[in-house]
Amino acid sequence: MLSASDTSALAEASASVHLGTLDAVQRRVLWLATSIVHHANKVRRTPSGVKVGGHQASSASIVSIMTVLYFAHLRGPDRVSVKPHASPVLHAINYLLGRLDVRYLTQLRSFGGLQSYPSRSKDPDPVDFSTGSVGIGATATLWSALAHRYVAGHFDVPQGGRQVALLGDAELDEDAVWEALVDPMVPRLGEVLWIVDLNRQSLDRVVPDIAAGRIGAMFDAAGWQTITVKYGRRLRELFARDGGRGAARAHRRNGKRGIPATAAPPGFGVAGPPAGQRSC
Ligand SMILES: Cc1ncc(C[n+]2csc(CCOP(=O)(O)OP(=O)(O)O)c2C)c(N)n1
Ligand SMILES: [Mg+2]
Repeated sequence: MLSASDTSALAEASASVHLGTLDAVQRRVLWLATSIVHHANKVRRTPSGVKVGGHQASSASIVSIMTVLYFAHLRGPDRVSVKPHASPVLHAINYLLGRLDVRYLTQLRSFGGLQSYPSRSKDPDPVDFSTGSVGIGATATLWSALAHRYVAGHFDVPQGGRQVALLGDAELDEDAVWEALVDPMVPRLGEVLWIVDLNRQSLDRVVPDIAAGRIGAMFDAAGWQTITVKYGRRLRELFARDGGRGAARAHRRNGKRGIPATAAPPGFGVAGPPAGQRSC
């Protein structure tokens, strides 16, 4: 449950967000992220001719989430762990925020350029967590929260912020994630928020099952507060109209056929320990 102060802070933040402006920004972010990968593969000359790679669809599925997060919600002390395949989105956002020189936008996966996956030590722009090894980026937010609590308990340091992890759904295949979650201290870390991008896309396969319910139940069992965000406001309004039930059924059928992630109904889960237990 959200505490009264959390709820009013959320309402205040939502009221000040102009959705039309965010939509314009997210289109720019999507264009830039797609272009960063395109440049690496089709425009930049590679003497060997070997494919460079990059993940445009995996970036596209999280553009809206990252745009809202970075342009409407994050505050100075907050830290974000970005899923490996969304590195072009992070760099596009850093460029728009004036934290990345334009020359790097054509340098994904080149020597001295932007790294394949977010890297604190090798990327030229600010990266809060290195996430190249899947699963590590998620649990890093837990260790970061715990470390900050320890330091804040012993020394006079500035107050820490939220620790946000943006995960790919296939990252939940990593046992390390679940090992970390069952630690009894973890559900008390109210400053931690995980957002799972349920795009049903893994490295080399379509995840066969829409596992939102099962995954949500596993987080619930570990003591987390879980919110599943599947349909947007406009679709929910459509489903509520006369004949809307048929539209909802058709929508679900399409989802089950395994259509590509970018064309699938936008679906992602949000999980976080109980709010109101912030104790930083
Ligand atoms: C420990 C480890 N194992 C395997 C990989 C290779 N790998 C990179 S991303 C990824 C999973 C991609 O799927 P998902 O997390 O759902 O991200 P999406 O592409 O949907 O954004 C894997 C297995 C890795 N980077 N690290
Ligand atoms: Mg995925």
